[in-house]
Formats: sequence, C-alpha cells, structure tokens
Amino acid sequence: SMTAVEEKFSLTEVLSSFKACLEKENQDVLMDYYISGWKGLVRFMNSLGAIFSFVSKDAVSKIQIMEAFRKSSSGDQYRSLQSMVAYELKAKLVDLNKRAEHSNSGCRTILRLHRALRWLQLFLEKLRTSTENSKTSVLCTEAYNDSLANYHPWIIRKTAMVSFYALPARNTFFEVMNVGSIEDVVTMLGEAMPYVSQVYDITQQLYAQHNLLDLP
Ligand code: 1PW
Repeated sequence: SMTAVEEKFSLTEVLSSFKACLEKENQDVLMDYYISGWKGLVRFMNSLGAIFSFVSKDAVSKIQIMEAFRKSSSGDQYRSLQSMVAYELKAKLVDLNKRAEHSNSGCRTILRLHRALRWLQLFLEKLRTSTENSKTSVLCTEAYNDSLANYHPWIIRKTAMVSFYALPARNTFFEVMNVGSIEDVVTMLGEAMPYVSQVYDITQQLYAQHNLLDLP
C-alpha cells in the first residue's frame, strides 16, 4: 500500500507503484501511482548520500507541481497522464514553443520526470546485470550519457558527473534497496523492471502521438 512506502523504504514497493500505475482496461497511466513511485525513487536517491540530493531536489519540485494540479479544482483532469494531455492541450494550457504563461504545465513537468525515468531504467538494468567488480559511478554515468545528458546543458552534466563519483559501492547500493541478498535484488529487478519499461513506453508513445517530446 502507499502507506507502507511512507513507513519503510524498500525498492520492491517503489517499483510496485509503477506496476499499479497501469490501469487494467485501457492501459492509462494513473497519476497518483506515478507520483507515489517517484516519491519512493527520491527516498532511494536520498538514502544514497547527501551529495546526490542535488539530483533529487529537482524531482521533488516537479512532484510538488503535479501534486498541486491533482489537488486543484481541475484535479480530476489529472487522474491519468492520458487525461492530463487531453485536458491541457484542449484548454491550451501548454507552452509548445517557448516557456511563457504556462511555464510549468503538467505536460512539460511530466516530460522531465519521464526522461529521468529512462535514466533510472537504464541504470537499474545495468546494476542488475553487473558483476562484483562493476563500479556504480561508471554504470550511472553510462546510463546518464545514454539518456538524460542529451537534454541537459553543460553545467548540469558536469555537476551530475561529479555527484556520480560520490555514489556508494555496488554492495551498499544493494543494501540500501532493502530487498534482501544480492540474488534477491537481481530477482526482484528482473520481475519489476518490465513494469517500469511499460510505463515508460506508453508515456513515450502518448507524447510522440501528440508531438510533445520537445516541450520547452
Ligand atoms: C539512482 C537513481 C537515479 C534516478 C534519477 C532521477 C532523477 C534525475 C534528476 C536529475 C536532475 C538534475 C538537475 C536538474 C535539472 C533540470 O534542469 C532538469 N530536470 C530533469 C529531471 O532532467 C530539467 O528540468 P527544467 O529545468 O526544464 O525544469
């Protein structure tokens, strides 16, 4: 349950939010679970050390933007990513070419989280298939360069790289996940990651379909 995520951190529960995200009938991505999954990822990042909080701060502010939409009078429109896209586009609440009066639309905010989710996906997959001698900083940097780095200006890339060097070793990483032995983590990731991938793929398709992948 969502309360359990608040009380005791375990990456298993975080990743299960992404499983709960997908509505059975129509594959809509449910906002509340998406947000709850992200909150768990932030706790995960924060438990990796203070240096990494630079990375989580931006995710936190974006989560807050989405929670505010959800609590607003138009909250029902933000029930799923699909309903959000339909609503914001119809009501012209999205800055399409240049940030202006709708600088923090739900669409552009979720796009940033969506791109970051790709990083997480690549990184956890690398971690899952890593060996004892693998360096987390290298795995994280590779995942970053293949995803988010393409959207970040030089100064952010530089800061991100520096904070990756401060990442704990592979063993600590597996412990922080709070899942069990390394074999348990590997099994759990093997089972859970397909759900994260599915959420990623459906979101990517939704954004591509509406030409929203380059929102400023
Ligand atoms: C080990 C777990 C890794 C999970 C990574 C997920 C979080 C990644 C957040 C990176 C944030 C770096 C600093 C912020 C940069 C923002 O400028 C940028 N945000 C993101 C999420 O890429 C773009 O947002 P903006 O400036 O257009 O509002």
